[in-house]
Amino acid sequence: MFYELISLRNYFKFMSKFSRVIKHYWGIIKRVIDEVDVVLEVCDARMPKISRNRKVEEMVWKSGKKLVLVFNKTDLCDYKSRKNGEKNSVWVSCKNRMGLGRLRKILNEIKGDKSQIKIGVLGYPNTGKSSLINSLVGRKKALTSPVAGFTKGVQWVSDGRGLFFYDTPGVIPFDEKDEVKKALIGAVSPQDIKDIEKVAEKIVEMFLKRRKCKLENFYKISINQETPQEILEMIGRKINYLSKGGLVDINRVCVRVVDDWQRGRLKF
Ligand SMILES: Nc1nc2c(ncn2[C@@H]2O[C@H](COP(=O)(O)OP(=O)(O)OP(=O)(O)O)[C@@H](O)[C@H]2O)c(=O)[nH]1
Ligand SMILES: [Mg+2]
Repeated sequence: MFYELISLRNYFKFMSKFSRVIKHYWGIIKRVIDEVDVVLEVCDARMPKISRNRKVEEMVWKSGKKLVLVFNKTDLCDYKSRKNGEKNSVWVSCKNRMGLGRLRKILNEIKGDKSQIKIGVLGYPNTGKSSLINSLVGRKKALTSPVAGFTKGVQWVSDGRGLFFYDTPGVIPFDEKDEVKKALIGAVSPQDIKDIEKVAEKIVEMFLKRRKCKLENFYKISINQETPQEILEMIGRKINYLSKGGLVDINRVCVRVVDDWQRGRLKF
């Protein structure tokens, strides 16, 4: 009973700290939106739906500011078939420097005759916000000048021609139940994922739905009617991730698959 009370107390302590952090994050997002003229929401082109945050979009619309959706990392997917005609959206690859001209054009159109505009860059961690800013302003611009008095961790950088970018450190809070989403976006490393099997299975499922052959070619396996779990076992046997007794070390296989996905080696 005593221990139960202690753990209950810890639980409430944790929850109150957790909700303070969440409130703090939403506070940063609100301040960025208030401060800027336009918001770039950076999403992952491999998962256009799940890497967007509707609450942030709603906040931008309500504020009357302009919103541009940027789907980054198109080099990792078959993005041409996924373009959904969303208004004010741009598909880019910072790595291959694709789509950046179009984005710059949209921003300059918004700027119009004004001498400068402020652009807030928001998005889940690891979607490529800092890379995007670097690509737009030129690699030599360092993202190391925090604005005095502004929220710690938010940085700004100018392109020298009137575009001022606010970089934010991936502050959109995840729901506790969003572990899979967090893992797919790469906001948490494979070693820290609680249910790594669930995430690896989700990755396999996405390939079965969209590009089975890419998974087959990458791991040199041949898939017929197997379930995601069976496919992970096939991969384990192929890459020789076996434990004592010749059984597949499924945990190690899942870590490997998630790592291959997060690092962009395994792509659509
Ligand atoms: N393949 C590929 N990788 C990219 C692209 N853009 C960024 N990355 C990679 O994605 C990872 C995250 O990039 P960052 O620019 O640090 O992402 P971020 O959104 O600023 O991350 P946080 O600041 O942690 O929220 C890095 O490993 C980048 O090299 C891209 O267009 N293609
Ligand atoms: Mg960053």
